[in-house]
Amino acid sequence: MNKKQKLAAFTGMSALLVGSAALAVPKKPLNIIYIMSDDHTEQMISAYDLRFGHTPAIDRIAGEGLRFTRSFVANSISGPSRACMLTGKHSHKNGKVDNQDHFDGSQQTMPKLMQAAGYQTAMIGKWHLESLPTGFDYWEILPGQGNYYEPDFITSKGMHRERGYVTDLITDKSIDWLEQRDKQKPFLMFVHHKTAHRNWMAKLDDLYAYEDKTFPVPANFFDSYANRPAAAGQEMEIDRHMTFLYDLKVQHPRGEKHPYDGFVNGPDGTFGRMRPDDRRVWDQFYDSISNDLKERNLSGRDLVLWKYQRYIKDYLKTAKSMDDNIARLLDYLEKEGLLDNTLIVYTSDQGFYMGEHGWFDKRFMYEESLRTPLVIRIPDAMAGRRGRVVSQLVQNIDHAATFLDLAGVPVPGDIQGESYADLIRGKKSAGNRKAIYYHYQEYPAEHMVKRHYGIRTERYKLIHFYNDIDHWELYDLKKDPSEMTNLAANPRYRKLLAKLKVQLHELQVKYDDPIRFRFPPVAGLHTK
Ligand code: SGN
Ligand code: CA
Repeated sequence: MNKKQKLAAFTGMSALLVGSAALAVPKKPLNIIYIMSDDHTEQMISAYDLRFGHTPAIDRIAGEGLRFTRSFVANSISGPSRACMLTGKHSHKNGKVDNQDHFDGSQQTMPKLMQAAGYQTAMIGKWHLESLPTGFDYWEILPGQGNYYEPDFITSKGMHRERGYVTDLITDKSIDWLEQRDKQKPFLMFVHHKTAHRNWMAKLDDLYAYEDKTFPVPANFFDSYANRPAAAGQEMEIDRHMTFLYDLKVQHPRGEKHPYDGFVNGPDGTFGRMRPDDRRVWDQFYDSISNDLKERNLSGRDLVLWKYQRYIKDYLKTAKSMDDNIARLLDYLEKEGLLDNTLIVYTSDQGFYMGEHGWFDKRFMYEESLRTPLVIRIPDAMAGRRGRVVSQLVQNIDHAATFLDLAGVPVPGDIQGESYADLIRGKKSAGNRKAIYYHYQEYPAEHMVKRHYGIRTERYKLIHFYNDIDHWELYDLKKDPSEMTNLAANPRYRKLLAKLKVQLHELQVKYDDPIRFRFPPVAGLHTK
């Protein structure tokens, strides 16, 4: 892009703001801050659900902009989800199909296109793509999943360990980068938090938060997985798979040793790397929980429910420090006068189970992990468009086209996502997508969620589990939002099933997925 084109791009942005909001026009080009957390799910954000967490900063972003209620991922797992966002393409097209694959950083990405259009670009925090970032003027990333305490960071100069708590450090680094940037140029900054990934380690200041609360238990917590063999075969149950030492940070009530004890407490382990004075405060807190558990002498359902309450508390504490840090970033932007021309996105790499179906983790195409929170603060100059709830279907492959669109940069034809910029602009006709496509392939692997693809429309969902199983599931999300009744074998839904299979196949052809079922649909057939 030459200088003239760049200028045209920025003028495009001003025109957008004039046309849509009919309010003040920002004199400066639009900046974008994309904040993405890890596994932070809608249920735990007070802008979405008031029963669990208190997240005033995320709620502020929603209140001063948009809250999307039907925001989905294309593949509910970290690396693939991030690659979908960066490229605007489904996993089979960007090549990052599971967490083990190396992302090919030589391919076209949205940050590269923004950079070429004159944006300064930065990426700070969890990257998780098994290759180093490309397309960024500055990057500083966590290796792999990263650590909550005393985390290592990788820069172009190599890896180093830092003292402190990961969420504070990522925010410090983000503000430092904003401070030193070229203030004459627009910027695109990715702030990618480790929070609220397993094993949910709170900042010491927040250890006692939420301790006085008892949380409601999902109605399908003790699910028997009738007519859902893939759901029955997973390994992500709070009961059977959530560990006492690593996940809940307490001694096993019957004194059983955790298989990874040495690892988690070793010098690089999640607990072992803590500074001794931090560790003392930590142990004091969790020892009291361990003692309490021992005294209660729980078993059966009572013990599972105890684990559930501990899980929710630790998760929410971790999210609290992130929300505090988002507030700190917002305060900085306000102080610097950046709120009037900066779009601020908050989302997560996927949703998460908080006891629904008895689970933690994600991966399945069921609602809790197919969804991902999405709230967007719109610049002050568009304040008249604020506080809207958007129910149109959007997906994480849409961010690339949207950011390019907002910046006035042409969207390449091979990008599969669709711009939702008109939804931000408040155009009535915007967002006419009828369905989204999903495909998950990390199997066999941790948590043992079988491979599946599917379609979700406004009302229905059709899933096909394949590979070492051949099983269809159909849900009416209006009548059965918790997806407990699989209607695929119900004769009354035969017509709907056939129609959805046609739609699903059309999406597989449209997105050019090489793994698809044979059409016209014959039960049991797929190409791989
Ligand atoms: C780790 C976790 C898993 C989790 C994956 C993927 N295990 O392996 O529970 O599903 O990450 O998460 S742990 O024992 O290492 O904590 S993702 O969000 O990065 O995709
Ligand atoms: Ca994740």
